[in-house]
Formats: sequence, structure tokens, C-alpha cells
Amino acid sequence: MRAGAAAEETPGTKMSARSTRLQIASAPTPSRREVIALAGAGALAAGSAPQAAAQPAAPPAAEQAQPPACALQGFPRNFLWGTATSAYQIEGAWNEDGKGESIWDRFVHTRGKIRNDDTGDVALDHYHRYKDDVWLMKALGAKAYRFSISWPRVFPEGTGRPDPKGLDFYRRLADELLASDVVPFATLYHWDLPQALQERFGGWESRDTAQAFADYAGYVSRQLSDRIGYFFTINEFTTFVELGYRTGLFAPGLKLAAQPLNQVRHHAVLAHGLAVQAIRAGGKPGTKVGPAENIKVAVPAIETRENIAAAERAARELNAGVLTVMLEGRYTDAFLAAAGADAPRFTDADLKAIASPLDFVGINVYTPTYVRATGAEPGYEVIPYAKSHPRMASSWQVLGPEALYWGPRHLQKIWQVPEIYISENGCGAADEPAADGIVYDTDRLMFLRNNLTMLQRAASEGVPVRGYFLWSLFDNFEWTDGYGTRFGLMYVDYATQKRTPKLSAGYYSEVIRRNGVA
Ligand code: PNW
Repeated sequence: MRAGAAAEETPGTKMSARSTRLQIASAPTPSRREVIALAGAGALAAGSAPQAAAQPAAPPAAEQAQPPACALQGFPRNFLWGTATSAYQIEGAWNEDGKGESIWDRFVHTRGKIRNDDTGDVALDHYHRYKDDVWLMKALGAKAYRFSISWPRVFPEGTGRPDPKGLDFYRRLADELLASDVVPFATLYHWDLPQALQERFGGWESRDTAQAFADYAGYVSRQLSDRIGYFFTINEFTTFVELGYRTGLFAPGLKLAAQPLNQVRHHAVLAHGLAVQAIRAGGKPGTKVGPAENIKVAVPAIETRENIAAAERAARELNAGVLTVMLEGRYTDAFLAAAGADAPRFTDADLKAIASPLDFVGINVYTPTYVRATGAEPGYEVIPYAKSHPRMASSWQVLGPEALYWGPRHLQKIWQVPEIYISENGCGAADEPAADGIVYDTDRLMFLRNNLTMLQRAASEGVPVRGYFLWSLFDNFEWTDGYGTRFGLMYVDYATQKRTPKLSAGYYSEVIRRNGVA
């Protein structure tokens, strides 16, 4: 695993050159010292040898040598602790360097679609500030980074002639990550479809878009797999299909009937499968590929043998339209029966492509679905959330750390997935800086500690979880919520673009340092 190997090296001496630069860094980038101060006891200094000498806050040597307080809470060796973002949510530069328009550009420029009519036109200006932003990852001690590639930056019209400047941005980003010993994981589709394809083919309503996606994926893997060893095909099939094509809350804002909606989802999983094949054909040998789906995690409300079996049945059916068809090569009978005349139209060749063998499965985990066994078909029942069940700032985000155990465990038990990533987990909050300028996000701390404890339970039972990507490195453009809901480890002042680590950034850096729940 070439890219993985880079992360295992001891941080190189390049860091000292970087620390000189940091002292003259512009105001928006916090210093390493600021991040360290939040982590308490010099956590970051201990994790990065070349910097330690320069840190007055470094703890005494004896303290550094101690094992984590709770060895039982440890994670496997070489576990990839990362953060995640997506192109539209952070890059800005929406029409620079020849970038084509995306369906999200079009959507946000339509009044009334987004809270406060916020847009991603500038966002975090990451397109211009990516070097400082990679530095922040390094300051955290992060080992991996999941970002997305904007399709219309690479192919402004969706197909045809690529724009070399667009691709070059991602090449430079990958180089910056590699130079900082951060393993790059690229997502090929995080919802910013080229508007040209929406107009030409009706976007995901047409299988031509699936083919165009595969061509784009093949091109990117030919160009970048010398640097990027891991590709996620599509982010959250279920979310963009449901919100973009059924409720109309997301771009392109359509409200399709059941049959065309099922067809959109089918084209998305088909696009994934064709892209897997294109990456196998075009990418360097050893390039790894998998999806990043927001799996519906069936959690046995009470862990009895019957309820666990029911949760496993539920996991297959609740994910029938995406993960189950991908991992089994067929839509379940119950899925097709429930859809009836509105079922997607497909061929055997489609199913074969959709089920192209994967290297890993990524799951975005935010909420649990509680189930219990029933005597009658289908053998499980979904239990509704209690009225007072705790939620985070986004009303959809019902809390349930158990999902971080059951999600990976279902992937292993039901489908024998050999390599699992938590491609997203995190929470939105109403963060506000205190008088000293720091966000004391105790709610996010509680969220992370409980979620990671449950993930550790899976790892300790031998479930092959290889990495965790915290959503998100920064506060960013939260789709329909605009900039109003904050998911970051770094607080962003959008007027100045200043990034300030929250308390949770200090917490996460300590988790990474000890490779265990802190
Ligand atoms: C995911 N829901 O989106 C996305 O992958 C990210 O881009 C996003 O910022 C993050 O989670 C936080 O929202 C979701 O309504 C959007 O259930 C909406 C839902 C779930 C996930």
C-alpha cells in the first residue's frame, strides 16, 4: 500500500522549514502553539519529534514516555486518523481557472433555496489557502485527509476536453499532503454535478451521466493515482438522491415520482460500478477504491440474540438500494416487491457492473436506526425515536453512538468486507467563541468520546476498521443550512477567513497522539 506507507514514516525534517514559514504566516492560520494549548499537556508536541524541541509547552520526558492512560481503549496499529471535507463546501473560487458551473452553483444562485441565501462562491477560500489548511492538519497530527474533487473543475462541460488547471489544483493539494505525511483519500463525486450534464442528459435521470462519471473517474485515476492511492467513488448516494430528487431540498431541486427516483438511484450505483472498473483499468496497480455511503445503521435496541439477528436482516433491507445491491449483485426480493411497478429498470449486465469487487467500504455514520425482532415478516421492526431523544443542532441528527459499533460490524458479519473506513462522523453545533475567542464545544467532545468508544469496541472485536475521518476539519458550507450550522474542529470567521481550533481540535489531537479514546 504505497500511499499508506508514507503515513507510517516518522515525520520528516521538512517540518522545520515549515515552522519558519509559520511564524510569518498570515493571521487566518493559527499557530501550532495555539492548537497545542487547547490539547492540554503538550499533546501535539509529543506526537511530532522535530517540533518538540521548539515547544515550550512540551511535557517532561517521563510524562511523554507513559502509555495512554487506558490501554484498553486503544486502536489498531497504523490506524488512519483523518478529517474530511468536500470541494463545494470549502473551496470557493466557483468560477476561477476555467471551472464549469455545477448544479450546486446554479442552486445556490436561485433565491430562497439556502438559509440566508448563503453561497459557496467564496466558502473558506480553500482553493487559495490549501497550503495553510494542510498545515493545520499536520498541526493536529492527522494521518489522512478525505477531500473531494470537483468534477466541473476537471471537465467544465462534464465530458470532452479536461481543464488542466482544474486537475492541477488537486495534484498540488496531493503533493502538499504527501509532503506533510498525510495520506490523501479523494472522493470523486460529492454532489457537484456539472450543470452541463443536468442540461444535456437530465443529470442522474439518464444513464449517460453514469457513463460520463466513469470516464471522468478513469481520467482522474490515470492522472493522479501516482499520488493518490485511495478513491471514494460517490458520497452518500442516499442523501443526494433523496434530497436532490425526491424532496427537492438539495440541488438540482427536483421532486420526482417513485419510478424516476428509483431510476436515479440505480444510475448512481451503476455509475459507482462503472467507475470502479474505470479506475481498475486506468489507475496504478494497487490503487484502492470503494464507496462512501451513509449506511442506515440498524442498531438492536436491546442486545438480545433475536434482536441482533433482526438488526442484520434490517441492515440488508434498509440498504437494499445501495450497499446491498453493490455487495450482493442483486436487489432484494423485498425491495423489488415494495417498489412494484416503480422498480428501477435494469439489466443483468448492470447488476454485474454495480457489484464490481471493491477494496474497501466507506460508511458515513451520523444516526442510529433502532430495531427489534418481530415474529412476522420481515422479522424486524423499526422503533421510532422517543420525542425527547437527544439531537444535535441539525434536527436530523439524532444521537446514537452505538451506530459506530453496529455499522462496521454489519459490514463484516453480513458481507465480509475486509477493509472498512468511517468516511464521515461528526456533529453540527451552535458553536460560539467565548470571551477569550475559543469555542468550548463540550457537546462535540461528548459526541466524539462516545462515538469513538463504540468504534473501539468494534476494532477490539476484530472488525477490520482501518481509519476514521472526522467531519469536518473546518466549519463550512452546510448545504441548505448555509453557514449557520457548524461541524468543524476549527472555527471559521467567514469575514476574515481566520481558522481557530476549538476545544474539540485539542481533544482529537490527543486521540490521535495516543491512538486511543481520550
Ligand atoms: C453529509 N440528512 O450530509 C455530507 O456528506 C456532508 O457533505 C455534510 O456536510 C455532512 O454529512 C453533515 O451534514 C448529510 O438530512 C446531509 O440526514 C443531510 C443528511 C445526512 C447527511
